[in-house]
Amino acid sequence: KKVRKPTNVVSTICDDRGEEPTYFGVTMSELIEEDYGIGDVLALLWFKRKLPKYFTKFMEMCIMLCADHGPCVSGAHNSIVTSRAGKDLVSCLVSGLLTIGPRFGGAIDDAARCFKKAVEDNLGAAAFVEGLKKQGKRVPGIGHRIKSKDNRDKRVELLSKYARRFFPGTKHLDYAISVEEYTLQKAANLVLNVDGCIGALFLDLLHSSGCFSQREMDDIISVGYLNGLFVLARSIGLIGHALDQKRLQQPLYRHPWEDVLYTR
Ligand code: Q5B
Repeated sequence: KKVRKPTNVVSTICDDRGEEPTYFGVTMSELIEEDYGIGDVLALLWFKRKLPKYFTKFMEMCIMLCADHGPCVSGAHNSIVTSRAGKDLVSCLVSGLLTIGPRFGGAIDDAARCFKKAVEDNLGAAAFVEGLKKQGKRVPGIGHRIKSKDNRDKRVELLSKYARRFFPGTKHLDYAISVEEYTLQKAANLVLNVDGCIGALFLDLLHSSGCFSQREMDDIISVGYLNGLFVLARSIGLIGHALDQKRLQQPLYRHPWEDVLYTR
């Protein structure tokens, strides 16, 4: 009787053993011959299925629109400083990536979790915002350092416009906008930001596309797939900043004394 030795690793997304590697069963040749895009590759490797064009195009739009937001944001600044310290490309990239989190770029999953629960519980915007406030929490996906009521984020506008045109439903976006209407009464910069917009629209995609079971949707949100979109996108910009500094042969960065308050 043959006994199979238990494996140490389980992998369900790809296979490199055959004549050509496959992404969830799709061969490299098919990817090229059938004109798959990055969104289709994400669909296979992250979501383990083929997804409709409007879905994959939306993911590609997120990647394009979040690829960079200038040299002054936390991630780019870290990558620039690291590059100027003479470090290698991977160090520059990861020093930028390590700033992505609950305040900067990494609020997509939490925004999706909060909006999902609020919509499921039929919670009004005021009760939602005040409930988080009572817990001492900020509303993830709301607020921006430079964007405001009178200086809207173009990315939010573009993604929302696309969703309204192509998604079968946008109830989570509608909910997020009702939250924004409430928070804008508190301060002009408490807008729905790009993280919140992607979080809400991804919920809309999951719910209205009919491609996922309830259990799968719950898993995607609780595991936290969505910050991956920002991480993937912003890696493009961070690499750009690191290379830019090297190309420009910029010297070691030292922050000016006059910009520091030395106090006891
Ligand atoms: N307050 C983003 O804050 C920021 C509140 C709030 C309730 C809120 C803040 C925040 C949630 C996390 C989030 C993603 C830190 C942002 C991104 C990518 C980016 C970045 C880029 C790119 C900004 C002043 C007063 C205080 C706060 C209250 C603020 N936010 N209350 N819910 N959400 N948002 N992050 O302006 O009474 O005075 O104590 O944490 O969604 O990261 O371009 O820069 O592409 O790179 O620094 O777009 O909103 O204001 O922290 O001084 O707060 O507002 O409690 O009230 P600020 P703070 P009080 S998109």
